[in-house]
Amino acid sequence: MVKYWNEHAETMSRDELEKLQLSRLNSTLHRVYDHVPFYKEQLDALGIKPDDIKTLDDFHKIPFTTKAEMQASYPYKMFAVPLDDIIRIHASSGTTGQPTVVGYTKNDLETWSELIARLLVAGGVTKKDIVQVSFGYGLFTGGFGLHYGIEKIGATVIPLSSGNTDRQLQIMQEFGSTVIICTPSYAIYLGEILADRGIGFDKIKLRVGCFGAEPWTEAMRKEIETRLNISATDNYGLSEVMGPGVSYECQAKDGMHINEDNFIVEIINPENGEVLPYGQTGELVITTLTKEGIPVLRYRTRDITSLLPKKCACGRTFIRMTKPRGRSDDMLIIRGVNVFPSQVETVLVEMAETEPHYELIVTREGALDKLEVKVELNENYFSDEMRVMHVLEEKIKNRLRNALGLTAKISLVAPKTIERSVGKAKRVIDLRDYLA
Ligand code: DLL
Repeated sequence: MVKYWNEHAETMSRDELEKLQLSRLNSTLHRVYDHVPFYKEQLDALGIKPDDIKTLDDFHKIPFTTKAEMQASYPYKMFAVPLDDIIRIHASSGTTGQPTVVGYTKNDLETWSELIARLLVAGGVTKKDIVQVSFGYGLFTGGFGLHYGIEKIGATVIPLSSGNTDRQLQIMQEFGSTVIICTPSYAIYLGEILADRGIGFDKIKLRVGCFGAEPWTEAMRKEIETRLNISATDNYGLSEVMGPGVSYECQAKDGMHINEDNFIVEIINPENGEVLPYGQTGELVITTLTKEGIPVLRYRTRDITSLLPKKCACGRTFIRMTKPRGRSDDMLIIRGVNVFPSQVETVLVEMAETEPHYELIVTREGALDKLEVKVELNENYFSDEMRVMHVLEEKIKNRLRNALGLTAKISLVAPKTIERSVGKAKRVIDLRDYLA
């Protein structure tokens, strides 16, 4: 099996990598200083000129860029090239307010497919594969982003886009898809419908899945691998920085390698912006090194992760990041306790009685926050007997209390009643602001 898409880049020595990063950083600084008034003003205010940044330490003097600043530049104010040179536009979903618009030059699109090619090969995809893309094609970066990388490695792409699950399964059987690309929550759903329709593994040829665009746990990976009979890898990215292709798992499935020849990454304390040493958990900050259309300096992703500098068994020298636990803004603070939806997921996926479909509903009674966890039951454990259901409720409550350090109200719901999503799953309903 081919191990790397780009062996030279992916296994480069740290020395060579740092030199490359510095020279690319210098070009990026000149590019934004000369063409993006927002960055010029920010650097001028601190008296920094692009050539003043000579080491990666100097780099920490550059101010952060935030999502709010990107949103305020809607639609094109952060672009570093004339619109004439932009050949593709995408936008972030805008679930947290005004969408951010991103533009790609021809070179940007070439770089993007190169980075996607790396993640596909690391996940085990080869040119012989038939790859079904079930990410939405449109302003979301998932569909088109993955698409051109698949073509680049010479595999066959089926650009199915998201939705219509029965059709997804029909095409999967009739076209003989060997690879599936979508969100992990949709992969679980596909597995569920596969079983419901009685479609056995002998009817499909799937062997690999490359999943991303939302947080998912190790427990969820095992569940997907079993339900779809595949090897599943994770990949990460965000529109503001590129889209998919920022980082990717290899066969070791132990952290995602960051394409450091294209990005400089840091972890900061989200409270005070202090840069944290390797290994500590905090907010991921990314600087693009090759982007032309819309380069970003020290972009605060709000994703919570940590960096693993230890060399990986696969031979790649790019540093790894742990699976993001979610965005800092997904973290719920309930009665002073920090809760990530992924902690709930780990508990539920490990229990045979429950399905990996759940919702967290946060409300406030008086001054007290209340967490309700809606849990979907597995068909085999669904019972009309109140006593049986009550025992199960208590069991889930205890397990969650141990995992979260917090007592939640458990509401058991019938199989297949929590809404399935064809893209990113929405797991949290926070009603506290409405109740204030
Ligand atoms: O979700 C890009 C993407 C598409 C990545 C397809 C991977 C595959 P946005 O819509 O801008 O872009 O959302 C970016 O999604 O900041 C994370 O919070 C979350 N996210 C993306 N990938 C992962 C992942 C795309 N593998 C936001 N694990 C990011 C956890 C992820 N969270």
